[in-house]
Amino acid sequence: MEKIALITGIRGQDGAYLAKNLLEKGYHVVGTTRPNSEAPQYRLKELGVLDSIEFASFDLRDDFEQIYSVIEKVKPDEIYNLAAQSFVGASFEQPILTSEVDAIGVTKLLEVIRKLEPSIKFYQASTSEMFGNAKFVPQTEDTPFNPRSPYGVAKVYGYWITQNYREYHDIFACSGILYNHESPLRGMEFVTRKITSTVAKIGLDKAENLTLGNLDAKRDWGFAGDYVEGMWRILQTEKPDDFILSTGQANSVRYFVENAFNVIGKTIVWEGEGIGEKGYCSETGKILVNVSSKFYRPSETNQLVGDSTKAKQTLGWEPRMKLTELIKLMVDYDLKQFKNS
Ligand code: NAP
Ligand code: G4F
Repeated sequence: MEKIALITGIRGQDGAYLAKNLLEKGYHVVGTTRPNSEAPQYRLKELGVLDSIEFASFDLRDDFEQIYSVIEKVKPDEIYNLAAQSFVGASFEQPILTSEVDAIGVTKLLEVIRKLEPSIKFYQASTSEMFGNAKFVPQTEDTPFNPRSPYGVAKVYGYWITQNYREYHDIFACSGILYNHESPLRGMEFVTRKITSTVAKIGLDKAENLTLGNLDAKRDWGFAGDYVEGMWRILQTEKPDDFILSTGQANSVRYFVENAFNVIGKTIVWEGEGIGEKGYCSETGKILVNVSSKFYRPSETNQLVGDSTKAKQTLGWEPRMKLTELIKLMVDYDLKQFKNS
């Protein structure tokens, strides 16, 4: 019989890629959106899956009863909890909302499973941000958490409550601890898409330059399309468990910028330091990159690099797309998108 998957936050980047992946595997996919959210459906449209999805509606801040009644009607076999206030930067401004959604929201879903149907499998979207100022590099599933943002703190709660429901209520509840994964459908507020969209506009003479925060911040960046396959595999193992999904390689924002400009045939030459640093076009001498304190965070995480050996050995999962390929994919998509706008 056709399996039913419920994806919370289906209109987000991962929701769209996961929906496509599960539809291709023969699932009936139901996705939640927030009742009053005007968020566009463009990601689902772009991946050609909008018409194949059934929609349901709740906000993770809604009452437990409301969420329960929606899930009772959907009757899912698997729930993928991707809904979150997912922007680390915004969590410093909205710590209460972030905790309500990213922490307490997880408990509501687990409680629905416990009370309604304990055989429903549950995937929690955990994150490398839980390691924060990581005590060890690279991180494994055994590395202690040390979060450095309200987002990271809320996600640590989500991780522990998921593990507790697994141990005490015998629910198939798992966390994927995912490192940054990007795509042409990444939100514009995240640094990779901010870079590729602005570089594309500069290439089309629709923008003058790009302004960023910390150029030396490093991230372990992979492709979202590869990571959603890992989410599904996590729920198909014999024993519920937690898994890191990552590439194992960290690169700086500066490296990402240089490679994005290379796609439009420009080379960056850096001069200056800190917020006085600028990136110049090697050919024309024009300023293409500025640094502003506005985009710095109150606190930064240090070397977030994941060791995904356990996922490789147990799930047979490995990331496939290389970072330079991903950067080209994103810049090319943005060039096409902004050409006629
Ligand atoms: P995203 O693009 O920001 O999507 C998040 C989704 O959450 C949106 O579709 C939004 O729904 C929904 N949402 C926000 N607040 C909500 C609320 N109060 N109630 C119900 N839904 C709400 O995020 P993403 O990049 O796809 O990430 C998916 C999940 O993985 C998130 O939990 C994120 O924290 C986690 N994660 C992401 C990464 C990454 O690198 N992408 C890495 C590790 C973990 P609307 O459509 O209604 O606006
Ligand atoms: O792209 P970011 O905003 O992603 P961040 O903070 O790593 O969070 C993303 O990945 C997490 C996985 O570890 C997810 F859990 C989370 O939901 C989200 O998807 O920032 C990346 C880095 C940061 O160090 C930031 O300080 O880029 C640096 N940065 C430098 N200039 C900037 C900018 N970030 C943004 N957003 N905008 C800038 O102008």
